[in-house]
Amino acid sequence: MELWFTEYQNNKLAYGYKISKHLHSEQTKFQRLDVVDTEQFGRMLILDGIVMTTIEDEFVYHEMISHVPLITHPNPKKVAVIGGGDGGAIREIIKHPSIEEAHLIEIDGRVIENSKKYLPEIACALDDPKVTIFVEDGIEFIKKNKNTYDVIMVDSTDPIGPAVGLFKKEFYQSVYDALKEDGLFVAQTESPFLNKDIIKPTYQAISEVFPITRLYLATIPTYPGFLWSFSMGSKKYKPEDADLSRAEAIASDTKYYNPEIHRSAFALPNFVRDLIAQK
Ligand code: PUT
Repeated sequence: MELWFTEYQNNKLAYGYKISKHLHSEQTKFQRLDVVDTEQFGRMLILDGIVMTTIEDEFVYHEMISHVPLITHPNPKKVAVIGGGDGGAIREIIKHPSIEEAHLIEIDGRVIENSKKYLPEIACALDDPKVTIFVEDGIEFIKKNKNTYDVIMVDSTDPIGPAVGLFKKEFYQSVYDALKEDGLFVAQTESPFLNKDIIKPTYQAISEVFPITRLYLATIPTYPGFLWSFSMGSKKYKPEDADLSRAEAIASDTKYYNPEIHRSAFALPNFVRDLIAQK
């Protein structure tokens, strides 16, 4: 008998993945967590029925949420990842020689533990000596830290349940306060095709807090609509002014990101331009 996992996007659209093995299932304090082996995309982490990451395409998301801000900032030393318990962003961050400290703030310790067990290719840097893990609510954590980080990445789940607060202006103000005077942040901000209702107010809220705001895109086949957005808020640095010789250096160790991708990711289709231009 064939086993399929169906991810429901809304009440009109679902994506199906043929599964060779269902490896793990548990109800954590926060969410249902599943690990499966899919035939098309390899091992997959699922939270509350939503695809979080897969072995075959995770590199796109993790490289783009990390290298774009870390190259935009000329000398990032201390960074924080809010969410991101699978460890993929951390793995990319520690590729940067300037990094001295990377903090991972994940609300659900079971995501970290299961990622280490089932997704070691992604979680492989979580025990690096530069990395400190805080199993805490990112919203509360970031409020306690002022003028601390060069770069913050918000690697959240979709804005459902506890993650809703990570898409609010109040949280972006806390992120602004937690950044140093020339700091910047990036958040994953969902699908331009399927989540217009999320991207528009989110981008607007970021632009009300940060003087420099940009949106960029990447193609992620296991995320809804396949085209995925990231939003950047920056106090001083602009991605278009980045020293791309540093991007070239990192690109010897990436599968998606390179200097041309850094530039072209900010080239937006008209419907996305219109989406973030509207008040
Ligand atoms: N970490 C990003 C998850 C998005 C799932 N749709």
